[in-house]
Amino acid sequence: MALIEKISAEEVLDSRGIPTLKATAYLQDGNFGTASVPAGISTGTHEAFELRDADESRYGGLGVQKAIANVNGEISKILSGVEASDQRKIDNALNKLDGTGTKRRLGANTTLSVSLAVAVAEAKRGRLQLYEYLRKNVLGESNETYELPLLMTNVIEGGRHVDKGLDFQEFLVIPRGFQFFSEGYENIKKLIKSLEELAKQKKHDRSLGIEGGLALNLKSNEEAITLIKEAIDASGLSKERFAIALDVAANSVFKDGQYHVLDFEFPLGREEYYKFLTGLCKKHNLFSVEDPFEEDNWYAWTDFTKQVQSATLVIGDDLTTTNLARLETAISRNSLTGVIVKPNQIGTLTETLDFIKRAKEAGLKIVVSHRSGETQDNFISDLAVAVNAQFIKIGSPLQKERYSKFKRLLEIEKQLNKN
Ligand code: 2PG
Ligand code: MG
Repeated sequence: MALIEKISAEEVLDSRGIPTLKATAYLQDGNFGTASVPAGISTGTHEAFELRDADESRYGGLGVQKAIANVNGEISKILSGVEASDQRKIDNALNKLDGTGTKRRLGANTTLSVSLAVAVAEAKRGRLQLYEYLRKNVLGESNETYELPLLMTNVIEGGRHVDKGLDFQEFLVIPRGFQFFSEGYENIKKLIKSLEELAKQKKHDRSLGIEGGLALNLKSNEEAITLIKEAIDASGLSKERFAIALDVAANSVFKDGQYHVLDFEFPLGREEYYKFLTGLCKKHNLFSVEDPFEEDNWYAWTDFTKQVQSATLVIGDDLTTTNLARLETAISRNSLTGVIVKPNQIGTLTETLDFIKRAKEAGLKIVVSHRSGETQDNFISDLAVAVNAQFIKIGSPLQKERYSKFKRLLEIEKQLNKN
């Protein structure tokens, strides 16, 4: 047992050079834990509120000095003297202090940094690995079988993650059927190399997207899928070992009631777009499609899921935003078969875990995910292992903020194999 002494926060820069918070929770017994929080670009409107300074003279208004003042001031004050192992009590106190239901006053970035830092401190105090602490102490589960998630690796980027290029946001590859996570990792690296060489050979204009995937100037989204298939062939690796997935992030292709995709010269109506997407799933045997439709089009999601679910997972991100109420609607409408989990969409650890628990109960697949703006914090790697998530989406290992998460998973695998 240890009480919180104080919480403090400072401003650090994320992978995009934009400020974010790094919080430290100090316990009275001398232990402490830190956590830095990520931020998205293609954010859903139902995400909890992210507090930025809106002071144009610093980082174009994106500073987080106000959030830091909230941590160092009122949050530290109300949490000082609270038992650090009572994560729910801490998160409830943060929500109560905020008082808005959407973290509009304190900021979800603010509350999450504190919530995670306390968990990290408490795991350290108990000399437990973070994934063990989350499983045993926070979730209160006794199951000691930890499974490493499958990688969902973004190899080609588009949408709001690139200056110009494709309109689907992510073209992902899932290495599967390998005995160890480390083998999957090694093989995804091989595939990325093969893809880069192929793009070079074909003289495609190329740069890197915000998550380290290739940003290519191709004629259509389908061409990106075909290119990945060719890269798999060229790598000499077995086709069976790689599945292909998409994050359409459809909020960004949907404008004025129509869908704008490079594959067609004219904007598509709902029926045509629906046919196009279901056609891609079938033709390319897509493993999963994230955010196929815009965030409030429940009807289209349900229809799409009904059509493709026997072969393709339908994954909600902007639809569900790690929000329990949105998840309940999605479950009752059969709108999806998997969910993205991003702790910063909701702003506390316990709300994130409650969301995961409910999604699992409903038989949905869990994809723990990074954001486009990341730090080297690797909390989500432990989170994925703690909840036995089937997948983790952490971008390309070519970027150090993403690599830290791969590295942590490799480390966890070694520990588990030793035991
Ligand atoms: C997504 C994420 C992460 P962002 O849409 O899944 O890849 O992007 O963080 O910009 O919302
Ligand atoms: Mg997404």
